[in-house]
Amino acid sequence: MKVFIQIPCLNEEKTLPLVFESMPKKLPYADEVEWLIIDDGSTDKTVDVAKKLGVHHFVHHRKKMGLARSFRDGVDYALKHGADIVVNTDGDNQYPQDRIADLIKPIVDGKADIVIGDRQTSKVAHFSPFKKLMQRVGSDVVNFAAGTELPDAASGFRAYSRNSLMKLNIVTKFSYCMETIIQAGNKRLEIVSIPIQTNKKTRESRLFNNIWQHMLQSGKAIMRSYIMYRPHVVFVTLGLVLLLASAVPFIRFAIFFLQGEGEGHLQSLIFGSAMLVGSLLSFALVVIADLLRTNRILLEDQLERIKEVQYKK
Ligand SMILES: Nc1nc2c(ncn2[C@@H]2O[C@H](COP(=O)(O)OP(=O)(O)O)[C@@H](O)[C@H]2O)c(=O)[nH]1
Ligand SMILES: [Mg+2]
Repeated sequence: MKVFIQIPCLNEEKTLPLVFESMPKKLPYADEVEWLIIDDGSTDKTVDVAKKLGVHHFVHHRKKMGLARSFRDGVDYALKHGADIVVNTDGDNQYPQDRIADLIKPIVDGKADIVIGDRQTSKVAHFSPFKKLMQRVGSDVVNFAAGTELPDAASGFRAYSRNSLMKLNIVTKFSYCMETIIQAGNKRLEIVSIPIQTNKKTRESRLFNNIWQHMLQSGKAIMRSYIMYRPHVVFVTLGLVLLLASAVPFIRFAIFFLQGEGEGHLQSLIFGSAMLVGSLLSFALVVIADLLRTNRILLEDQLERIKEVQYKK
């Protein structure tokens, strides 16, 4: 069994040595452990530092392409090089690398496809109460969209089985963490969590300047993934709401009309008609979304088969 531990890095020369202090060279149940750095156009000495620390595998981006793309390219590299499990950890030493053995165990035991390190965010000292609340709400929304019950959907400390990586296709630019869960949940992959303790904060997050930006980006990614997998829920709900909104003025008009006072209430009819058109449009979107969904499923099936051929061991 071959385990790849990948670290997406954007200028991490200062903290990489710390990360490798607890980085396992060997793992129980694994014959080979490989370290992989995805250098997303770093302008510091990240690559040199990593080489000195004993890293042999690199994916380079000449210019910054973002975390989601880096994750994807890392996975591609690892699968091409025969990975059975891919572990992801961060370059800022946020996660406890010495827990990687525990992280991969459920996959080795055949009990999970994806394992997520639960940071137990409610207990992290340097998170503000507001950030804690947002972490919980964020996880709740992801769980709702994915049909899962995971405590920490935003954690980047994860292990993925080869099988799960064949099935996942990352399409959003941000928040691949949320997207992978929603896809995996909808594809009936088994996701489990193990509690972990995070290390002391080494620096501010580079992914997001502030929590509002984080929420906006995560919200967009969740919405997109949700519409992708449950379009009928979104558009049928919208259609029904608009239908109801059109029924009220129509009924109001009908009552006035029957009382012989219809003339002064044309506005009700206009408003009702607009709502009715909106409602019909929403129902039409259900049909279109359903057709697109069929196409997507066929495409994903194709992609999975292509990956199986491409990454054949
Ligand atoms: N590839 C890539 N990695 C990034 C980027 N920004 C941050 N990272 C890496 O992603 C990981 C998490 O970043 P961090 O700033 O700690 O964000 P946090 O998850 O909000 O704490 C680290 O390993 C960073 O080096 C980026 O734009 N591209
Ligand atoms: Mg961090």
